[in-house]
Amino acid sequence: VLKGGGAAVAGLSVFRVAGPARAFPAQPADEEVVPWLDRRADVPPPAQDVIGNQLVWEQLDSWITPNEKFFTIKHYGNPTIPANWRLQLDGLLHRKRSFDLAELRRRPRREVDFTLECSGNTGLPFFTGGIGNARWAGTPLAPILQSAGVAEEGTEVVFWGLDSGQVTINDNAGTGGPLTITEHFARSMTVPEAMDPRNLLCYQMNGVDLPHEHGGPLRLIAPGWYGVANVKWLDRIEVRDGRFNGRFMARDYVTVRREGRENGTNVWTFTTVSHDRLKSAPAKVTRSGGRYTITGAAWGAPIAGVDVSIDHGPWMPAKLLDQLPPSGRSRRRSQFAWSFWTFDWGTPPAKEYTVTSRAFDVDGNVQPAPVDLAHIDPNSPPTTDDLVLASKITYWESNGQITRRVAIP
Ligand SMILES: Nc1nc2c(c(=O)[nH]1)N[C@H]1C(S)=C(S)[C@@H](COP(=O)(O)O)O[C@H]1N2
Ligand SMILES: [Mo]
Repeated sequence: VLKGGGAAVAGLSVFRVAGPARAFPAQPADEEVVPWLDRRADVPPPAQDVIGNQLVWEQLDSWITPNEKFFTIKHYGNPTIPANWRLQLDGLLHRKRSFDLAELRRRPRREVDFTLECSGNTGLPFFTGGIGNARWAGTPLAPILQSAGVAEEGTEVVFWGLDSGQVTINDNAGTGGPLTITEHFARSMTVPEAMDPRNLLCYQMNGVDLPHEHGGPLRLIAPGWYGVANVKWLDRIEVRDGRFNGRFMARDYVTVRREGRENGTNVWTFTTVSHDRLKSAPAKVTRSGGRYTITGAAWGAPIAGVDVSIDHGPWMPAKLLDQLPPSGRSRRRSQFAWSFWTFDWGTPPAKEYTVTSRAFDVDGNVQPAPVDLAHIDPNSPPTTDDLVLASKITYWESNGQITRRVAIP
């Protein structure tokens, strides 16, 4: 299951961040996991090139996800990093600049506890473990952009990855057929978004050098943004004077919704995946001393509470756990990191059950029911478009409530 250096990393027992790793409640010696009845589907061959490792929810036992258990997504494979790697800053800047890793490491160091989730997570039957929580460290991006001086006409910041792949463009560009080009992985943000003081040029993950599969030597960490915005294998930051419509901004990672208008007609809207959404999931059911407990996670916004429903019955409050243990180190909560919760299920009679959770954020928003039908006109008969839309809506940014099935023996 582990790729390449994973086993070696595990052998070194990487955790210098002892604090967060201990944040899970102490597990009683007799604790057993009661396996879910619903299983993740096998990743089909075409998606195997993209989806690597996935989180195994039933094995969740630490607030920080160890690097070798952290999910991986790679759209164009893992690129080779040239020996003379440097980060280039160019485009609409007063001073073009470049940095090697040592120069970036000498700059001020910041850390953020941030739960990274792929916006495709739980949108597909074979992709339910596209999430993990890490302590990322690096140097803030904003002062670097400021020192380069964004020109007056610069409005968009493009983060370019080293990885590239063959992409077929259907617009025939006058050639009489589809056109195939080599496109680099890239994502952009507006200048004010890029200047957010919390964005990091990240070179460490959970206390060790950023592993290659997670974007080493350098990636963008944009707390609060879905995984796709956190560009790995970063080698160039470019400032442009217009929106950047590369594949991962304008073609992939685009959410399509049908929205009703007042005059009764519908319009289709296309939005680029950007900020995390409020979400939760039951992680596991455990038994200890004859009693059952449901444990789970909630993320995507600062969490105020979580409810649990058994067999789609009444919602019952779960208990939120402290994010960090009283470890002497910092006890601050990260608004960008998941919160764990538990629900004391007691001694339910032996049978099969469903377990559903829903999260609330500090602004009173609630995690939506799984199928977002709000945009579909219930008075018109379902059309092919509705079926297409259902898959589109539930694919990217699927933050609907998650139901698992379990048999209590
Ligand atoms: N250069 C590059 N950056 C990338 C990607 C990629 O394929 N290439 N995938 C993105 C997506 S879609 C996700 S979900 C996250 C996954 O980060 P991880 O592999 O460290 O978990 O990286 C993002 N950054
Ligand atoms: Mo992703």
